[in-house]
Amino acid sequence: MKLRMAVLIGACMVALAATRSPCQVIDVAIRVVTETSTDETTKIPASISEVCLGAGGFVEVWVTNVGPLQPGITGGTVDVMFASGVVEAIAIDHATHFDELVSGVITEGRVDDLGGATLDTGVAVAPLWALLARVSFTAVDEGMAMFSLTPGALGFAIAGGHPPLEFGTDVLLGPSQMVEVVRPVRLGDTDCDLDVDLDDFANLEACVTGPDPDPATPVLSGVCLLTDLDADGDVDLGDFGLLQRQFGNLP
Ligand SMILES: [Ca+2]
Ligand SMILES: [Ca+2]
Ligand SMILES: [Ca+2]
Ligand SMILES: [Ca+2]
Repeated sequence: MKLRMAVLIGACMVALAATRSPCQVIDVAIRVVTETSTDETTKIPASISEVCLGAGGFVEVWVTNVGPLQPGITGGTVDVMFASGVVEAIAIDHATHFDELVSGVITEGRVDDLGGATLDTGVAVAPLWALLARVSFTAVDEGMAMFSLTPGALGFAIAGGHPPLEFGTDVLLGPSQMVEVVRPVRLGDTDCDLDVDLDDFANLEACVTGPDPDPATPVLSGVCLLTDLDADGDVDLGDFGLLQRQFGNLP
């Protein structure tokens, strides 16, 4: 088995050098979604193109074992890059398949070495895809948020003995996903459900700074940007008055 795999990968590399045709063992895809789905599927979700300021979502990394060698994937890591200042990563969920040797560190604008391994026989043999991990995020400012993948320090592995898998030839990282962070269309709607009601009032109450915020107070971000209805940098009675005027404003 070991020899067959070595020969197959060797042949694959030769074919690649000769023809420059793709010679994948693992396909990795990044998706941005607002609701989580099952951890294994033949059809991975499509990415959203827009998310509301103050709302959240999930960045999902999916993997599948393709090509002539299909013993299943046993583990892998990638770096997930995103636009810091527009979105903030909150937490990592290693889901059900790759929940051993888990790794992933959230830092400014990236999650380093996100991934894990499985003790089971390899998983995610095409056409199946398995979720490597997902990262929840919050949209903290308006703008374009690009989510992309770069190679993780620990690489990827498939079941059984085989030469190391190389990023770019054996392991292909899928294209970046662009998501626009937008303001809700209605002034005073702070939770992007198109109305102005008690939930929006509660958001304003949680963001109150008073008319003269302490310079040491962090600048408004996320939902609190939306509760500054008169856009003067604070959340005070002036904003409350404007919200009151919008109150009961239904879709
Ligand atoms: Ca609302
Ligand atoms: Ca509502
Ligand atoms: Ca004010
Ligand atoms: Ca204000």
